[in-house]
Amino acid sequence: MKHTGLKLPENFETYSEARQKSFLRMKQLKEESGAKIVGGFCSFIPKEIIYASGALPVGLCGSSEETIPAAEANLPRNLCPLIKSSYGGAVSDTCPFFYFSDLVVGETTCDGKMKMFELMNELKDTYVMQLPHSRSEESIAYFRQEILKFKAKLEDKFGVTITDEMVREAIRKCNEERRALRAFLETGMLQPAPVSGYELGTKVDAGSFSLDLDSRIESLKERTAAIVEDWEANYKGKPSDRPRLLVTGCPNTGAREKIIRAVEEMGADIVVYDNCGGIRNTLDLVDETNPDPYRALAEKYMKTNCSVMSPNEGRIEYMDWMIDNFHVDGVIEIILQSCHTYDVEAYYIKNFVIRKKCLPYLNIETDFSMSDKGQINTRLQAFLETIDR
Ligand code: BJ8
Repeated sequence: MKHTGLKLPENFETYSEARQKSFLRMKQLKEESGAKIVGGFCSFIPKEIIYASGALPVGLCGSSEETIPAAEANLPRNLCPLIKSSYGGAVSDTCPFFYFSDLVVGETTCDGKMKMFELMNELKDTYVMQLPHSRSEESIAYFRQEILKFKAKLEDKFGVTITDEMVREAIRKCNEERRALRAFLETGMLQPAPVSGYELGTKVDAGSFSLDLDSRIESLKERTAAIVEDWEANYKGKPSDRPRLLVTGCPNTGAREKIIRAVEEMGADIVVYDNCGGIRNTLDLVDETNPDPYRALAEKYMKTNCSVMSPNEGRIEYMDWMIDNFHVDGVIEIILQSCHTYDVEAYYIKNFVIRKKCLPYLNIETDFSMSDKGQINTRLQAFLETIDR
């Protein structure tokens, strides 16, 4: 059997189906047991502290074009669509996760998000973690203090005491999730690709609002085993002329249909993502042996290879590893309009991919609308033609 691209399992759960299911579960948990919910938007937020407080972390909406007009009533139009969509979902009351959140936790990553959280705080209690933008020893020590302040906020908000042991237990559990996620995403290393990148990305993104960590870990393990079994039976040893792509840049949930699905339907396989919905955040675990769990968390989270860090050499190092280990033939970088940090950093990424790795590179600047779909299709098609496989 030849691998034909967008190959999805029969019981594939779309992003909106997973979102809907999670929302109903959240409503049930709220009504039946008064569950506490903490909504957030970013990989820099140490979810271990939220779990340790007894609350449940959930990723808030931020990928729909529909909520952007509501946001533009209060925010400038020339802001990243992710920021506008996030605020739009909150202000128009169309993000059920925001509605059910007892607390929102933001972070000072990029300027637009940082200032948007001030407006969001008018709608709901929004706590902002101050993020240093370098990885120096002083920055790690500073972020450790920020984690302790966030812990104090949660204790105060929910009237609980968070012990070190509770934090250690949450670290163990979240590391287990990282291992399961990594194994799932490493199925992309197999040749030919056993699964569509559309599925890989959807499952990871949908996990951000999955409430039950144990069942999420279980579901990842089950799907990983099924993918490997299917590959052994049907694809192993078979040739494939489908280019293997790495997708990097801004979070791409809002452009998944337009770019991810489109390029796979044109005959490529996305085998790995270098973004917050990809493998990079699973590669480093939180050090469970560190006697200071807050220091261990600070060390781990400050390694997040986001372009808001300066310098951000770790991103290139990790991409180097991904390109080699996932046998990548070409790189697509997705930049959301007005995202200055990723846009500027694209200079280094492009040079690295073209000059050091000698691979084709395509940079697509886009938003969440479908207005540029035709133009993007033409560019994707032309890009695939440059890949020699
Ligand atoms: S850790 S990638 S989730 S900040 S795309 S809002 S940077 S202007 S989303 Fe991100 Fe955390 Fe980094 Fe990940 Fe600003 Fe850029 Fe918009 Fe962005």
